[in-house]
Amino acid sequence: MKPIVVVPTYNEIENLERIVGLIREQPGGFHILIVDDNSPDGTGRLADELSSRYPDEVHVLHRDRKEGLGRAYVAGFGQVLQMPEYDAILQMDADLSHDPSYLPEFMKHLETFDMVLGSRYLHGVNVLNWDFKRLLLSKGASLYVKLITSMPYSDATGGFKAWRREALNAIGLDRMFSNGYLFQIETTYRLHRIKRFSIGEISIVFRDRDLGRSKIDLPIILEAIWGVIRLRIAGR
Ligand SMILES: Nc1nc2c(ncn2[C@@H]2O[C@H](COP(=O)(O)OP(=O)(O)O)[C@@H](O)[C@H]2O)c(=O)[nH]1
Ligand SMILES: [Mg+2]
Repeated sequence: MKPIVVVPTYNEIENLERIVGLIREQPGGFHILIVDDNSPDGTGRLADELSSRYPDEVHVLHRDRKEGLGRAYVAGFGQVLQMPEYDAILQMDADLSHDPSYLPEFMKHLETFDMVLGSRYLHGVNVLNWDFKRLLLSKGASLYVKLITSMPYSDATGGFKAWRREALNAIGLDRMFSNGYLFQIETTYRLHRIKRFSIGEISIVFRDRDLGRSKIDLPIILEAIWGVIRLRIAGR
């Protein structure tokens, strides 16, 4: 399977070159699509430089403005689905919280599953450098999603995942309503509901960023709280 990693960026100038370098170092020939929302710090320009340095390997999608992580992924996945050479699509954060050395393991599990979730909570709690408040928010969100949707996965809000093309194609990107981080839950839920597809989990260690700032804010959290109920109602 030929893999591409979709990486959304907003003000990640301190992290982008490093993450691209680390992804390229992994065995398996991973290509990259950076989806930048016109970051004021110049991340988009750096992405273009990396793309000219590694033509055909690093692609860039520029969006006019920041509309949220969900919108960025819908656009990025939409573009990748137009590129028939890629049959495995992976997704990860740009801030080095997701360690690229897991990428080959995701690919291995894609041989068995249609989608693979990177889980921080499969064996205890594998999160480094988060304060207690943030950990509670994430664990709470995970339990909340489990309760409302009855999905069995240990970490439904994570953003380190791998898809077979057919699975990503089947969830209906044009019908996706999430703007923010709810997107991660929505995509998993939509696939979960299509019974012919299988979802596996691998254990990952998540390490909070050293550089740059988190983009999570109250509107993102509120959208996710209401959105999970909306998903449940819509999916009945
Ligand atoms: N293109 C784009 N990327 C975003 C947006 N919001 C967050 N990101 C990216 O999504 C990833 C995760 O965001 P981050 O702020 O680290 O979330 P946290 O780890 O949950 O605190 C990072 O690569 C961000 O740059 C957005 O609105 N647009
Ligand atoms: Mg982060």
